[in-house]
Amino acid sequence: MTAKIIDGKRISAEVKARAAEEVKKLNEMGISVGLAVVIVGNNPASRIYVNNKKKACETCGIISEEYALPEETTEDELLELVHSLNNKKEINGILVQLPLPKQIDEKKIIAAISPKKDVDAFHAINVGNIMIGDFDFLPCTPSGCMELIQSTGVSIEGKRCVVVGRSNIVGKPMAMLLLHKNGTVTICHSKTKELGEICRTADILVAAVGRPKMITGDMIKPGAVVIDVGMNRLPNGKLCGDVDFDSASQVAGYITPVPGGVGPMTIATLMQNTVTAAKIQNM
Ligand code: NAP
Ligand code: LUD
Repeated sequence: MTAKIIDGKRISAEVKARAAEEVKKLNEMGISVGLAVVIVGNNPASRIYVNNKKKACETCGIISEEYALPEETTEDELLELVHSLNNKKEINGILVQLPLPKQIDEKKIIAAISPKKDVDAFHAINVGNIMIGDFDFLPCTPSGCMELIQSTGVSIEGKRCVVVGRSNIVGKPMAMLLLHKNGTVTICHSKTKELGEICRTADILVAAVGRPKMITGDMIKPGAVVIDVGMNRLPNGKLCGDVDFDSASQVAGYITPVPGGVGPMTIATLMQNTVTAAKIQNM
């Protein structure tokens, strides 16, 4: 193996420690910091992620309130909960864990969250603010990926960046953040031709596809920074990224592991965003 491992666990602990210090300062000013975490149904992966988020809140001194609703919750019931959380003073951030059951329109729910409490940065107002480069919150996963890239010391400016995946929650905002840092950015998706060739041009490669091990060593430029957002559970129960770690780590310069890479950074950024939300609402 030649690649250096980017340690998301360690870096996320640093980010959380900084958030904890800020929470302490706010508490000393008489301001508490509160996050509402809403989970609907019984998706086992969502349960793990939500538990990790609640644990991180404890670490940072953020008060977390969990709202666990049954699978058969209606859209109106969830909208009503969101409205009540929008109006609840002690709650600074609202996170509705996705995916939602099929009877609920995710777009409607995201649109109902007050943009000032939208710690995921999924609301159109926040997405638009990110697009024009003038924002309060950054979306948790892309922002976590940026921290991981910055931790390598490799500068983004002028580099060829390739993002595989164009979802609203990862691929698209990720591409925008790389662009803000003056990367030359290419976005690939399911209709992209010659994916391997394009990936091989990348100095910085971000994979957010949801297909286990699809990015193999032969698709990677020697020395590249490889960020694996994928979170796939194999039939044997093991977690696996979108990057084939064994072959990719022979070629890359830096690589994130799964688990212990991007996942913990998503949660650490959420803590940062919740602190920011408390500041915006109190000052
Ligand atoms: P998504 O909404 O399903 O989007 C997947 C994207 O990959 C789509 O843009 C799709 O293209 C593209 N794609 C699918 N097959 C492809 C192929 N063969 N070649 C090239 N592109 C292809 O997924 P997501 O929400 O962005 O999540 C992606 C992965 O990241 C999942 O494994 C998810 O669990 C994980 N994730 C992890 C974190 C974390 O914190 N670590 C956070 C969020 C997501 P089209 O647009 O053309 O369909
Ligand atoms: N919805 C997210 N849905 C899914 N990995 C996460 C995630 C932690 N509204 C909303 O939290 O930001 C979100 N906001 N997302 N995700 C994925 C996405 C959402 C994914 C992984 C982890 C959050 C995480 O803790 C651990 C790791 O990579 O080390 C492993 C966890 C395990 O399964 O053991």
